[in-house]
Amino acid sequence: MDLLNLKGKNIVVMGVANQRSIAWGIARSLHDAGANLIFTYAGERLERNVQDLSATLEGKNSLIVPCDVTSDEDIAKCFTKIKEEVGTIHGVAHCIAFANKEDLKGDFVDTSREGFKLSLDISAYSLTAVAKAAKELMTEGGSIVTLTYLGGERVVKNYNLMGVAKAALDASVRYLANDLGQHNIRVNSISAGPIRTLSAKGVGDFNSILKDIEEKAPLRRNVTQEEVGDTATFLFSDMSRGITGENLHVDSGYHILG
Ligand code: NDP
Ligand code: KAL
Repeated sequence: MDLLNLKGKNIVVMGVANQRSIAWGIARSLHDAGANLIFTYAGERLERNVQDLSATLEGKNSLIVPCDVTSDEDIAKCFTKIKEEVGTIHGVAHCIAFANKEDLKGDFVDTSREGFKLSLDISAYSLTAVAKAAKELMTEGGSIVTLTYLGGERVVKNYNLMGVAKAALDASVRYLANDLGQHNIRVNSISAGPIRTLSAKGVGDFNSILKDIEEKAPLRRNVTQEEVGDTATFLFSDMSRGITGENLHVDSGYHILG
């Protein structure tokens, strides 16, 4: 029996920067489950990365579409292109966040208006803009999954502005879940433990954060892109059909600690 029911389902994966990206972990897991993937990327410099990575997946070539989420025009063009090529979609993995480097150190109180606007636009508002465009293509129902971090629930050193952006993203998940449930579209998030990716590079003291998890988290180890990918696959699958507006922590249990 095929409990996942993902074979041939069209899932849009946004935010593959390189092979370390959480989005790439999600893509591989969904591919193993038989889904048909559509990739979106922001910077032109990353187009080649996404092409090369998607070519490593067996089967037919994936559709790859540009989408800078700060542009309404880009989002509209992107989902129009996807509609032309595949018609109906069944899921979107939103794996996108950004804050200026200077807003990820020192005191949160020093955050600039422009830095705040940019980070909240890319990291939080984009989920709503994407959900609205995706809804039109989810004619058979669907599942939207985004990625969040513990720093949106409590104060985590250096996460600063991104913590406020994730809090807005977390609330957006609940309001979107309430709006879209009547169309059989579910909206959930995964709160991932720290994973060494391009975004994580050069921000904070990442090694000591990883070490702290190894010492204190219930599972006494860090999590991987594969583990987050498999949880996303669960959230896209029929196995999670009764779950919406939820945040699943894939963090070795670290979030339960006081
Ligand atoms: P990556 O650096 O691999 O991915 C971040 C992605 O965001 C990149 O693909 C980047 O594309 C994209 N992005 C940034 N700005 C835009 C934009 N304007 N339009 C479209 N895409 C954009 O890092 P991760 O895999 O770590 O990050 C994915 C998600 O996981 C983020 O939401 C992050 O907050 C979350 N997360 C990460 C954790 C970790 O420890 N790594 C822990 C918990 C959550 P480009 O470079 O082309 O702009
Ligand atoms: C407490 C933690 C330590 C790190 C602190 C802040 C991390 C913020 C994540 C944010 C998305 C990073 C950036 O926006 C980096 C950006 O300023 C510079 N990098 C880039 O532009 C690269 C090239 C592109 C690919 O990156 C993006 N984002 O576009 C948090 C750790 C423990 C967990 C993490 C890393 C959480 C998270 O949300 O990523």
